Amino acid sequence: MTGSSSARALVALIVLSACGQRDAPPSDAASEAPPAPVVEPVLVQLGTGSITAPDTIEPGWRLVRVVEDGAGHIPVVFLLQDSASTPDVAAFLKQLDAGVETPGNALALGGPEVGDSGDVFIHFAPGHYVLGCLSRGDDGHRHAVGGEAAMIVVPDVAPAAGGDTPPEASYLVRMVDFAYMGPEDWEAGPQVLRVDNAGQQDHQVRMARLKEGSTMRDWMYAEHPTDHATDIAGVARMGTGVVAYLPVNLRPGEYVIYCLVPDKDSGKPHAMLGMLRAIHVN
Ligand SMILES: [Cu+2]
Repeated sequence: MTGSSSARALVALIVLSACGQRDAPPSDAASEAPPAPVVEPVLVQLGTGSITAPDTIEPGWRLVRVVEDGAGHIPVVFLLQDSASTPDVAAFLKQLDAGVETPGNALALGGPEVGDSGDVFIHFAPGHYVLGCLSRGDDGHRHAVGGEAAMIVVPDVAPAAGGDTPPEASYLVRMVDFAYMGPEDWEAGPQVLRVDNAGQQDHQVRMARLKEGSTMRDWMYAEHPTDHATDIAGVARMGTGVVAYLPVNLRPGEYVIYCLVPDKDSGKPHAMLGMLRAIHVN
């Protein structure tokens, strides 16, 4: 296993994650659909060049449910830390489009990373948020600047019903620069992962289920990683100190969690720096 073969495999992974992984067979998606939410979800519809989301939501822990058109979107919620009473969303989107990192005046809070429909619990304090798609189109621009961004205002009022406590977590997935910590043996069935970022860079969790007879090493070094594993769920990028909860419904088997956020210094995906972990589901 040489450095160049692992680099090639990860390049293949990134290409696939950008364009191919949403073609997973529907049977797989259906059998591992997230469990029912416990609070009223914040519904978001995302299509090519369009987004529908509420203008205003009550604060607290909210289930963000994104329904997509299958065109490879990566919706992420950003808290704008701008002190202005009406933040400059256009300027934020321009910065987001120009760089690989979250702009300095914003904090990434995650979003559903994998699949045509996904659920993630996110905490909304009063403030201004932008929900935008980070995928880049053929023109090199992020979808967020092509109509796939919405501002959500969270007023300083009482939390939504059920929103003052986070969901009960089954397992902790702690992210650091550059590794995952927490238990490696999980039980099958509906589970809720508490994902937190104790690192200095943004991180994400992508969870892939290894195919029968494939190992994590087969997947890591494969020319075509999807021959060896299918992405089933994930949380998009989250900034330092952010906590999110990801509902999953797992079958017994072997899984991998990994991060493709690019390193600030080298530009390499974090997975290449060691940010991947084997998970066994009993
Ligand atoms: Cu990472």
